[in-house]
Amino acid sequence: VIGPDNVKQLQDMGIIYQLCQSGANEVGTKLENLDTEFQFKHDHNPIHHMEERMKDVQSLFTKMKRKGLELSAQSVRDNIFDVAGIRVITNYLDDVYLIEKMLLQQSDVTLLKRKDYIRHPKDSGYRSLHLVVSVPVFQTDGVHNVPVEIQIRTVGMDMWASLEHKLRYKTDSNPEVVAKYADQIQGFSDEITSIEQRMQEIYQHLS
Ligand code: 0O2
Repeated sequence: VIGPDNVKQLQDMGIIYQLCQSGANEVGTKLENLDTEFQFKHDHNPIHHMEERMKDVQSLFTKMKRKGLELSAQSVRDNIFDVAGIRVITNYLDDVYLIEKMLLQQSDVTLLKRKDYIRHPKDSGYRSLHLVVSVPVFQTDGVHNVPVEIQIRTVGMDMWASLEHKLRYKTDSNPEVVAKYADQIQGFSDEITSIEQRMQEIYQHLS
């Protein structure tokens, strides 16, 4: 039942989503500009492509419940930093850390959280660099510092994560088949990394 109290909550959630969308736009533009500059000066595009998503409400609530958080707009503001997410897919492994360095040296970008699942892959085999940054968003009522999550990974790591994600949500399949595939897919993560490293070496020799 929607009453005066949850109307206010819904309005506040709308404001959070709108602000986070603006934050993602700011970060997206910064990344595009860095990629263009790098191409211009060094004849190389570190970024293969980017994807942007706003966290869907179901996934937001599931995460808050998992963390034992109160389901309120204030609690989202205080605890959830991935309402806006940008995935940056790079051509090579070194480009992941290059993008990170170029972005974090900008004076209006503040690093809030960093998880390096490339140096420390997850048990599943998942590899990606996760950053949460805060950027200023200028609104009519002043400036708001908004968190944006950035996942940076190579084309190979991204291909791997898409397949593994598909398997993870295939709960209707035979559990034995799923377990077998999970095992194989975990091994592929190391193989892809090794191939990507060797391809990078060749690319560097040719450059
Ligand atoms: P979506 O798009 O968010 O609904 P934290 O935010 O740090 O408090 P969280 O959210 O558990 O805690 O962080 P984690 O595990 O560092 O990052 C979650 C996101 O990373 C996931 O988002 C995936 O996009 C990705 N991810 C993490 N582990 C794996 C993995 O083993 N396999 C794959 N394919 N992706 C992974 P959500 O929650 O799935 O979706």
